[in-house]
Amino acid sequence: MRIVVLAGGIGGARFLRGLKRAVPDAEITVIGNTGDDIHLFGLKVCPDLDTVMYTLGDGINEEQGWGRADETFRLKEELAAYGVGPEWFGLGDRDFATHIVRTQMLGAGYPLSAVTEALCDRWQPGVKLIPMTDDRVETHVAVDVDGERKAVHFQEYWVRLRAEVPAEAIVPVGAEQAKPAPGVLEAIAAADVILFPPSNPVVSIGTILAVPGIREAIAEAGVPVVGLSPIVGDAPVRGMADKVLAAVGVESTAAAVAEHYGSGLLDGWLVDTVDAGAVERVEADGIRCRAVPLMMTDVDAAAQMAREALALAEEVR
Ligand code: GDP
Ligand code: FO1
Ligand code: CA
Repeated sequence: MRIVVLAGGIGGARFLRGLKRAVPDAEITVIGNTGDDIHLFGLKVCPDLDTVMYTLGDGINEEQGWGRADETFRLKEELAAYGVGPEWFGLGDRDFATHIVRTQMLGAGYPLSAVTEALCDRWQPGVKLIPMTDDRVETHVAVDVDGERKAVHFQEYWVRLRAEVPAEAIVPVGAEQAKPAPGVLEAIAAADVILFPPSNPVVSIGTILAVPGIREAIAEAGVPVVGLSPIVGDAPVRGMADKVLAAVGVESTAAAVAEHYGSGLLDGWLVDTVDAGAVERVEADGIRCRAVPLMMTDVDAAAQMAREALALAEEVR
């Protein structure tokens, strides 16, 4: 079975770990969000690609959900001693090596997709991980700081400002001009099923869908498209999905997120059992919906969610 998954960071990565356990023989292609990417200290950092790579390659800091296990921050301290920041972004020593290798290869002329493949040679994530695009896309957030409107990088909004200032708009800068990376449209066209894990619907999956051609390819693939809600009990399980959903005019409910994707894209939608009341509303929109446990407390729980998603895909096929 060929499965295509659109993924952000933590939510996508943890779901993928479950999917691999549920269907060990499946050929899984992951289309990763690169809108969170940021240049720091002259290096290119790709948080969502790295979160997927480290999680599936057993190198992740499990509690944090991002960055390397067994990490130290000597380099960051030395940079700070030179007054070189930003200090608000925690790049660890082990993690730095990934960004150095990536930046070196990009400088030598390799596209991000080829670089990602090379990095995955080390981590062996057991999936084919492709960035959504080789072109530069950066998610910016229009915020209101003391009555003044300005645009900041998504990482600055989330990590430095902790999403505590009102977000008024989300702009995936560069997306309109971006092309899907090699292999993205091919994987979608060859897929037996397409899954949206419980990733952020705006700044993870929304950004991937903003690359011209990807949304259209999914809608026209003619195979089941099934998503899992990142919103449980009217709130994100973690992160700032509620804030960025508000910025695009969508309420933080499992049903509203399904409607946001729409029946033109989604065939099936899983909500958590606490949101069973949403099933009727989602189905009224023409999207088959089931309520099942959606908390990824461990890999087995994520695997069971993956089985439920694939079962729903068979129902709508
Ligand atoms: P990020 O890039 O690290 O923010 O990760 P993603 O975009 O892939 O996923 C973020 C989303 O995952 C958030 O909106 C969370 O609500 C959701 N999430 C995290 N853990 C869980 C979980 O155990 N269950 C569900 N249903 N959603 C989760
Ligand atoms: N998230 C934080 O909240 N604080 C950090 O200092 C931080 C550093 C960091 C370094 C590398 C990396 O790959 C991810 C990192 N993250 C950090 C996570 C990341 O910024 C976000 O969780 C995602 O991009 C949100 O979608
Ligand atoms: Ca992310």
